[in-house]
Amino acid sequence: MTGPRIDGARLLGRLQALGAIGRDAEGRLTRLAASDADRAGREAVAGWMRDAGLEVMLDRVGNLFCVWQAGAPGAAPLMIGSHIDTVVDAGIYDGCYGVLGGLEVVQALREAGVQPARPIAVAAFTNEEGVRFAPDMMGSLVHAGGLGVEAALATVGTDGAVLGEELARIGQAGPHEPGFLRPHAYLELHIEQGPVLEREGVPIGAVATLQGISWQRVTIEGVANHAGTTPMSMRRDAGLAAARVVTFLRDRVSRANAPTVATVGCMAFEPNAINVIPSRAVFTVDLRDPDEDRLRAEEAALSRFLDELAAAEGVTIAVERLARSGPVTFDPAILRAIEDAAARHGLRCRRMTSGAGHDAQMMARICPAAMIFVPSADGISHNPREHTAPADLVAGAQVLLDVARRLACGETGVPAA
Ligand code: HGY
Ligand code: MN
Ligand code: MN
Repeated sequence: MTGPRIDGARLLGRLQALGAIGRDAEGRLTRLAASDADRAGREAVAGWMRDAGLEVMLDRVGNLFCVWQAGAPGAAPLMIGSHIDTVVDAGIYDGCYGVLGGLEVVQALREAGVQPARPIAVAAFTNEEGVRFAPDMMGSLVHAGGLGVEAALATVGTDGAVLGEELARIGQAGPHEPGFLRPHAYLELHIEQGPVLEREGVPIGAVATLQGISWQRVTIEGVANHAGTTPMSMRRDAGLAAARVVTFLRDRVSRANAPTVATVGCMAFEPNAINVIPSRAVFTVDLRDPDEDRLRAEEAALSRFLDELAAAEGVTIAVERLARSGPVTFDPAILRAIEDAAARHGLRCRRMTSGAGHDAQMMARICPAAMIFVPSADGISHNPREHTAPADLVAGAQVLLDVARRLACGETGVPAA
C-alpha cells in the first residue's frame, strides 16, 4: 500500500507513556476526571500536540483540542476524538487509543505532505467515564449542546468536589465556549471492549449503532437496629432490600430473550457495621439496550418493583437519574469509507453495535459520525488486563488515517458543511 503511513512505534510508545501516568503505590491506573492524575495526563497529551506543531485549545469544561489549520479558511473541521480520563484500576487503551490515534493520523498526514481541504481537529473530551462526575460522556454532551455549561461546571462528584472548581484547580478551565468547533464530521477509534472481533478473528469493526444507556442512583432508607435482638419480622432492612433489587435485575434480564444488560456497580451501606441492620443502602443501576422501547420498559419494570419492595419491606426508596441516552445510528457514508479502507489494507471488517457509551454518540447529534473498533483480548476492559495486540492497534490507526484523509479531502460522499 502506498500513501501516508502510521508511525506505529510513535503511537505505541505514547500509549505506554500515557498509561504510566496516574498510577498509585500498588501500580493501579486511575485518572478520574479533573483529578491531579487527569491533569498530568492532559499535560502530556497537550505536550505531544504542541510538539507536532499544532495549536492547542481548551474550552470552559476542559475539553482539550488541537487543530491543524489546513484547507479552506473557516471550513468546518474534521474532528477525531475520544477521552483520556479512566475508570478506577483501568487499562491503558480505553479512550487514550482514540486520542493518540487521532494525533498520530494528523502527524502522519502532515509528514506525508497531504493537503486536506479542511482543518483537522483532535479532541480529548472531559469526563467521558462519568465515574466521579455523572453523567458520562459529559464533555462531548456539553460540546454537542445536550447539557448546559453552567450545569456541567456545577456538577458535584461522588467525593463532594465541584467539577468547575476542580477544573480551575488543575488549570484545565479554558477560555473557549464549548461547541466553538462545529465539526464537518466526527471519527472515533476505540478498542471494542467486548469479545466479538477477537472471537471472529476480525481486526476491524465498523460501528453502525450504539445502545441506549440509563444510569440511576437508588437510595433505600430503613431502620438501624440490633442484629441480635431484632426479630426478622420487625426489621426494616435497607441492605436486604438492596440485595433484592440486584437479584431482581439479574433474574429479569436472564428471563428476557433480549440483549438488555443490567449492572449494579456501586453499593454502600450505612452505618456499615457487622452487628447493625443497615439503615441505608445507596447503589447505582446501569441499564442498557439497543432498543429504546425495551430500555424504557426495563426502566418502568424496575420502578414498579421498587414501589412493591418499599411496601413489602417497610422502607422508603428514592431514585435519582444520573444519565440517559438513547440508541444511536452512525453515518452510512462514513461506515462505507471504513469498510473500503479496511479492504484496501486487506483487513477483514464487520459492522457491529457498541455495548459501551462513547463520545461519538454525543457528536452524532451535531454531525455525521462513526467509530472504528479493534479487538480486545479476551473481551476485557475497565480492567488492568485490558489489552489489544500492537499489530491490531497500528492497523486500526491506519484505517483511521485513510478514512480521515478521504473525509478531509472530500472523497467520501459526506456532504460538505
Ligand atoms: O460506560 C461506558 O460505557 C463508557 O465506558 N463510559
Ligand atoms: Mn472509552
Ligand atoms: Mn470506558
